[in-house]
Amino acid sequence: MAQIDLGFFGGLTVAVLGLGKSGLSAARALVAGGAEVWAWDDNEASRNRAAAEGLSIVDLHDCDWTQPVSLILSPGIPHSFPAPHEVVELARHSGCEIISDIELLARAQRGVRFVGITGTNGKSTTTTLIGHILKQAGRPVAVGGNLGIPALELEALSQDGIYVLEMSSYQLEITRSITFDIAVLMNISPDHLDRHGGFDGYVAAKKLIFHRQAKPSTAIVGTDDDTSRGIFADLAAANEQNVVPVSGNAVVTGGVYVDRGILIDNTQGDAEQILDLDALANLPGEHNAQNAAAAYAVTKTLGVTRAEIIEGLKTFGGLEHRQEMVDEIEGVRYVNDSKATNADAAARALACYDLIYWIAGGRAKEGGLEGLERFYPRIAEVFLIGEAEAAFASVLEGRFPVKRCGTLAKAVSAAAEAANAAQDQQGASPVVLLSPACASFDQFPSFEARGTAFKKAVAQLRGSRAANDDDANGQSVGGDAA
Ligand code: UMA
Repeated sequence: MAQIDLGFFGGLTVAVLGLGKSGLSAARALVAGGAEVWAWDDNEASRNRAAAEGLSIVDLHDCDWTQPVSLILSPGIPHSFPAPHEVVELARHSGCEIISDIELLARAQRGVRFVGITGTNGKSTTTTLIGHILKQAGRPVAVGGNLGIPALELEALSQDGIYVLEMSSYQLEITRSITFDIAVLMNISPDHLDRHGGFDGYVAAKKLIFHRQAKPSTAIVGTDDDTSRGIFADLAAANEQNVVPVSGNAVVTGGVYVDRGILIDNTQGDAEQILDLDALANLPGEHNAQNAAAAYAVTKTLGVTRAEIIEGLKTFGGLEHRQEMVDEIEGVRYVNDSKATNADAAARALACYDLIYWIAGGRAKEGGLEGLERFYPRIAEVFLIGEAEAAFASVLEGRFPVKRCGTLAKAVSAAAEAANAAQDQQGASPVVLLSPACASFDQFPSFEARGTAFKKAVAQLRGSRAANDDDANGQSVGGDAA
């Protein structure tokens, strides 16, 4: 795999603050390009890891700021709100530019195409889906950004290549020179407000995805929430780039939408039916309808044929920890939605199933379970875990049976037992759903670890069911013989 070449920084001093995923990959690529890298992280263990692989650790709180030409800032480190990091202030004071790892990718890879996807929810699925459709269609593509693969770990693509980048509001604010050939805004609801000085600041950061776009560049804008609808109207009125609306639930003129599960291309005004999304296992729910509409609009704009897009949508495997279908055991489906760390995200999963054995809890977010009341008729029983157990129980008890399980393993086994009983009694189609509406940090290092623990518990369940079946068969064989 050819690496991104940052040779244009050769011989220059570059400071890197934050040695997590993005900072480390930037530091490595800069060293490979011949830069003198001053690397720093406020966490000692991170500094030691970086030093062990040969990076020069320099305390950026106490160095000669006339030397570095750039500060590569990790997206999680504040530069403005709630207060700028001290190193950012020092860099600013000396006139040193403050940029992201994605800015470095944009400067290194000229002549290729860039697709950027942002939005409060759905951006990871849409980014992955677009990448999948393009790969299936044989296009040279690299997919990363906020999604998890940092920009400078992506392959260096040649001129016909396409970078598909999930862009967070944090990354957009420190990525200056990129102009996306196709920029996608999925939706906006309040998030990360502390980092943007409030909702207006957050919206302003999201709008940077359209920065400097001019025709033939294209803006693809979700119109399912008021804020994004307003942005769509402004862009359409300004007429600077092509603007395509997408919706998961409403007819849009000149755009792509989903009506009763059918994906419809109305870009030419003829409402062409493309595909029945309800038949796809890995894109359930209205939110995924909007994701599919956006992915269709992007890939069609890139010249992918209708047949290729349909093939890509049909073969999409979904994302780990996001409504991930783990297994179906004796008619009970087990769904891992560990990524649902707040009520809004859990709502998306709760909307998709009718007989839910819901595993919730962890470290509660502000607002707790607010907004989920409309899904209560779909819930058969709740199994609570973690710190939020008592608070959630006080909200939910009396509406349906609530079990306080403490741990995820106990919750899985209790939910399985209850769902199996329902299956026996009602012939219904129960779903055991881990969609916690909470952060994981009270019991797990990350939402990924929590989802992995859920999958392990389900695998054990399958193992024990298989063992029970063997025992039962063995006994009946023995019985026959006797
Ligand atoms: N650090 C300091 N000083 C500080 C704060 C942090 O030195 O004051 C150090 C930490 O000790 C740590 C490093 O900075 O070593 C972490 O930097 P980071 O938080 O920017 O995390 P990375 O590992 O570089 O991951 C980042 C994105 N993280 C954030 O934006 C918070 C990842 O998005 C992204 O996948 C990755 O780059 C690759 O591009 C994650 C995320 O949570 C998934 N994103 C937010 C979201 O989706 O809501 C925006």
